[in-house]
Amino acid sequence: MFENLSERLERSFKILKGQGKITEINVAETLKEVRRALLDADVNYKTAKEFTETVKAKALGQDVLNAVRPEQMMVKIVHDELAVLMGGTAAEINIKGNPAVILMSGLQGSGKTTFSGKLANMLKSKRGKNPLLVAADVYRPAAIEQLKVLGEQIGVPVYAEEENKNPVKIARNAVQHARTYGRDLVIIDTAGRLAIDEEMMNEIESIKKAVNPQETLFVV
Ligand SMILES: Nc1nc2c(ncn2[C@@H]2O[C@H](COP(=O)(O)OP(=O)(O)OP(=O)(O)O)[C@@H](O)[C@H]2O)c(=O)[nH]1
Ligand SMILES: [Mg+2]
Repeated sequence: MFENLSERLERSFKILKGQGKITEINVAETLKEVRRALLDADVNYKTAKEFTETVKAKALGQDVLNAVRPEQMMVKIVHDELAVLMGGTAAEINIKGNPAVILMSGLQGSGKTTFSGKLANMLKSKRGKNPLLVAADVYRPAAIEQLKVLGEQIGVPVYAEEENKNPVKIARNAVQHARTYGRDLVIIDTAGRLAIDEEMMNEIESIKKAVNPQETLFVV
């Protein structure tokens, strides 16, 4: 989601860069694009509106129109406000266990599998971890294959039990497997679920109890 949002924001600022002169009109146009980008990223309408209003007030307050590099000033103001909107400080992910276990949960199609791959790749390259990706989505036929393709792309092994339809057991076996083979980070990709789906909610609770993860991430 954020990649898409940052691309859209980038494009919004092009409105300013392309213009020889910065005027109140093209600042307003930029902010309209920023608002659209936020709305398309599923940011609440009221929040998006408040966001652009705050940015506009700050831009006027800091006299963006007469600044030496107006578009850079706008980028900075939007960036700072986004940081506030996203919760101020970024929380560090807990990867202290051995293996550290991260349980990925969330709605259908929300990006759990993709994010599992990105997270494995990031923690491997930036934090020197040896991740193991675990395919615990036993419902969607192509889910295991999808994770395997991702794993191959980033050079991270994928633990799967094609014949096993019990994600709790798969998760537990995977953690054991990680211990045996010296993988210090286990990322468990689960099937998408809705809070109203009681059976699926019980399942994720059982996986959680079975592997006692350091982090349970909810992807929306
Ligand atoms: N733009 C954008 N698309 C994304 C992002 N993450 C995932 N997608 C796309 O969204 C679709 C679903 O992503 P998955 O990672 O398969 O989602 P999932 O939560 O694992 O889906 P299920 O396992 O079916 O519940 C795919 O087409 C991805 O390419 C993202 O950060 N930005
Ligand atoms: Mg998935």
